[in-house]
Amino acid sequence: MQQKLKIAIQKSGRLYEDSVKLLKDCGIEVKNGINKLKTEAENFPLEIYFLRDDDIPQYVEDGVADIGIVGENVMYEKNKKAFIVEELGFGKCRLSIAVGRKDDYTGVGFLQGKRIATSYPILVEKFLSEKGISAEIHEISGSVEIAPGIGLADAIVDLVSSGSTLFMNGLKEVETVLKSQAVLIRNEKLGAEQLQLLDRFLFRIRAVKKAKNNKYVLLNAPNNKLQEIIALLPGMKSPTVLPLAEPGWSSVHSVLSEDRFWDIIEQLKDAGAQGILVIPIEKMII
Ligand code: PRT
Ligand code: ZN
Repeated sequence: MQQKLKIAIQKSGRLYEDSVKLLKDCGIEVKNGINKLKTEAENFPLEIYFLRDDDIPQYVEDGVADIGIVGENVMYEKNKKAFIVEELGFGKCRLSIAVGRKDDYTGVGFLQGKRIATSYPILVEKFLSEKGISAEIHEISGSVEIAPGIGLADAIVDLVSSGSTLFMNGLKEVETVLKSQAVLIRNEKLGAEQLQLLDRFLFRIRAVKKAKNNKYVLLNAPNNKLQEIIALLPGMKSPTVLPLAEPGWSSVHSVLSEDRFWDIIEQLKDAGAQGILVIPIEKMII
């Protein structure tokens, strides 16, 4: 019987939907798992376990799951024996220190001898000891942001994305302990067959990520401006140039990366490009 690759993903919560979507974008169909512990993919030798995110590093260390999707915050806090193999680009947040909005915070020295509430004692301890600060760390498992308001702590360390939770609780963000996103992790000792399946899976993930970071661009250019326009377009090898029905004009096709996109589009317009169409790419295999 063919071996299956076992992946652990969050059962419900902030990473669930993006994890299932990633599998789907990789052509792997997952049947509804909300009330299940385990399911099998339709069209890839993959067995999916639905777990609490906190438990995923342990399951991967033990080899119950070969791979898993978790936030880096959980991965580093749990400090289990597992490797990070790929950043997945979703679930982005930061683990930050926050103090009362009216506190006169001038630097980490403020935290010396203070009470800090957090669900991330290991990461906080490491951060503080690197800065030579000693503080009382109070580990609490949820609603960390209310701790200063009820007199339980002088500062907190918690995950932040928009910052509105801190704001609503009268707190301000003062230091970043860790920048985090969802990552794919793997067991340290995978067998040859498992590694081969992981390679196939990673190949798909990378194609999906590349596609997300790139756009397909089509534009019309007067032939006398072609050289200038082509010089602006990197493309995969070089841009495709096709003649238009109208004499003296060409259609130019290329791929642009998201981070340089607006810059290049402006330059293309200045160089005489017209009718610029931008199309999302579904998969990109180089
Ligand atoms: O049940 P289970 O244990 O699996 O889930 P959980 O409740 O422990 O985790 P969950 O689903 O809340 O988060 C899963 C992962 O999502 C985290 O480990 C992070 O890697 C990632 N993530 C990304 C976040 C956030 N953004 C986030 N904003 N996790 C939590 N938050 C919380 C934060 O704790 C705070 O309460 O959102 C609030 C702050 O958000 P803003 O937008 O107000 O700043
Ligand atoms: Zn959790």
